Amino acid sequence: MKVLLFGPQNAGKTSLMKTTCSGYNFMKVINLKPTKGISRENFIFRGIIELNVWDAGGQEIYLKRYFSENQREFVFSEVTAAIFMADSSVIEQKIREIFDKFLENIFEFSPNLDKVYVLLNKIDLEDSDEDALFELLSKDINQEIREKIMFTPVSVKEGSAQHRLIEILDYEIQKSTLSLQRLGRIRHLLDQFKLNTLSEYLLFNIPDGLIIASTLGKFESKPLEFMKFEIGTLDSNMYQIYKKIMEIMNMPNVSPLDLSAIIYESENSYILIKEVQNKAVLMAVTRNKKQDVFLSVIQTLNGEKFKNLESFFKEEFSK
Ligand SMILES: Nc1nc2c(ncn2[C@@H]2O[C@H](COP(=O)(O)OP(=O)(O)OP(=O)(O)O)[C@@H](O)[C@H]2O)c(=O)[nH]1
Ligand SMILES: [Mg+2]
Repeated sequence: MKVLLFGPQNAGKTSLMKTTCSGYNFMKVINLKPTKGISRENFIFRGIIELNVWDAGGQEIYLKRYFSENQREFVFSEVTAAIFMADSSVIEQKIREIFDKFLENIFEFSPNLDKVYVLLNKIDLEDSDEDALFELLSKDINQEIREKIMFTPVSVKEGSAQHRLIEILDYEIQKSTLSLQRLGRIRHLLDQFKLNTLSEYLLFNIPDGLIIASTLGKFESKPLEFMKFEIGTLDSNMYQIYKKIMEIMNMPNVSPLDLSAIIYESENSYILIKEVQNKAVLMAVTRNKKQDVFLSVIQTLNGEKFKNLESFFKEEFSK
């Protein structure tokens, strides 16, 4: 699924992409260099769809190229989600000109688009004027086109831009049969986990930290502060200690310890967390702390059903 991030230089496009899809926090994007030409990156969003994000550097020389006869089609065709981003503290006629050319090309080469999203970014800045930017970009636009454009004031710094992007992508997923099929299969696998274990299961996507599915039905969680959901970053000394213990116990064939499972404990529950193929994280929450419940979850996480979930992620996204 091609996602086109377009707009004038310094708007925050790369910051938005990095903080939403790669788990960067805002501090990490403060010193980003201008993007040279188009940077294309693939991400798996919410564990069910491959995004091919085209982040188009917005400096004049590049814009000129995108709009040129021999690049127009390449840049603007086959777009599934079109996003135009601008800096709300820069109100210049030039921005409108870029926007007009963008609209013209996007509707020419991706005529099936039913929406174009405009993000008026950096509203956290003292001198931002999103109303003026909205005015500049929306006045005198052809009615038919105007109905397809959705404006949203946002801030990458404060997180609202990322929330908006997630909303946009979720909306696009709803229209993708493949995504819905994958989601159906994942839900089915989770329901299988649940059988006879008196526990609930939740599955999270590692790169963006978003929930993929759960046995609790509709479960919304905030994105995890735009952090990757990785558990392998625990103390690496663990392996050294484990190896030593195995030596002392005379069990020299240590299988490599991958820090891929954790157990938490509360007064009423065990919470078991296990990584799936470096792509997702499965979380099990027991309904009580009885021994057999704990054991059944442990068995499930080490059995056939877990292998099925692993195969799903291995096969679906290996192409
Ligand atoms: N205050 C504030 N700064 C932001 C926000 N979003 C991005 N920035 C900053 O704006 C600068 C430019 O961000 P980039 O993401 O590189 O902008 P870009 O649109 O990719 O720029 P080009 O690649 O040149 O087209 C960076 O220093 C960001 O930290 C925001 O919401 N608020
Ligand atoms: Mg950039």
